[in-house]
Amino acid sequence: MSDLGRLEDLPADYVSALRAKNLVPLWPSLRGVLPPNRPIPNTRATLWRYQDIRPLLLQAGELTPIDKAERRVLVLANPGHGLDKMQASAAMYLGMQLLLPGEWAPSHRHTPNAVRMVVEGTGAWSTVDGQKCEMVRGDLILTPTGLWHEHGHDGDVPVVWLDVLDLPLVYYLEASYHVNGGRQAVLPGQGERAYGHGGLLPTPVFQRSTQAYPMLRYPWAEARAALLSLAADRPALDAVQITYSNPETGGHAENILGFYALMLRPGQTLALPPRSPASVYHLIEGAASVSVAAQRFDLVEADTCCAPGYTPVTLANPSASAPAFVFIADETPLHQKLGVYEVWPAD
Ligand code: GTQ
Repeated sequence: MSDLGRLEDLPADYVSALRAKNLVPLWPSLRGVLPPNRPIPNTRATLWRYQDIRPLLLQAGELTPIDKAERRVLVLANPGHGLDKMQASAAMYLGMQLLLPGEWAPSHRHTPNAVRMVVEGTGAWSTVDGQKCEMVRGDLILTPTGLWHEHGHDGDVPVVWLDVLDLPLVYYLEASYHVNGGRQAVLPGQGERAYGHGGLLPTPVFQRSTQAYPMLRYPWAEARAALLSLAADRPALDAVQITYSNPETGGHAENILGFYALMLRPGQTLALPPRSPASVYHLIEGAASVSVAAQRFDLVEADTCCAPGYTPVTLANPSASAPAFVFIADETPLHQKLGVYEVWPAD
């Protein structure tokens, strides 16, 4: 590979003359934007322990009333992007949100897509597009682009959930904005009841095509049961994994980020090949280690970590007797739609 000319090799008055006309020479920066053989990610493998987050989040509950926060969230920020960018990866945002008994986070809608993975507490709900979704630990609740959503709490203990949004991408596209609305009327019809039985679809399904997102709540009890029954049916299957999908299209539940639940059998080690999308791992139940290249994180329940793309990730369940359940979010739908999705052979 030949060395390319540097900016310092050019006469300073030439560079100034270019810049005065909003022009920049490519060659000094060419290797930076098109590095040889593999991307140079800003995303760093990072671990956020729930035992660190929880007391600070509860403190936010004392410091900032909900009407001063609208959404009381501590952002899980990747230092590789700079904390103030509030990014977990190029396209993913992660936040831990706290709602206290009696609080209400008012209705709004926005262009970024979001999901909630419920971490602890009972009694809270999210109303999304008129569907009131109970929030139970491990449940996944979608708030896709453009749909009204608000969060309320009728219980008596703090409720915490993990928000996953494609905010960094939509913000980068200069397409991020929100609109405030009033309290939603709760409508009849709950997607998880109509669509919540695998392979048995309401007929004719395409009568519902006015609703781009027919199912908004994926109860953990159903996902966990699906994983256990898949594992029992396929004893030789390595990746006991399910994709949260749109039951009408069979595609990903949302357009930009992908969401999955993975079961690691007792003692299992699962090596994932390097893939172009960055990924996030949140432990729902059990114990798991996540090794990202040479770095290893030991996750206990409610811990969250991320891995850059193009990097091998190995998951392991240290328990000899209990399965581990991991919620995964990644940028696969985005990469596939853009045509940049790649899987590399393991080293
Ligand atoms: O709950 O609607 O973490 O609008 C960031 C932006 C949560 C929400 C976040 C949001 C929300």
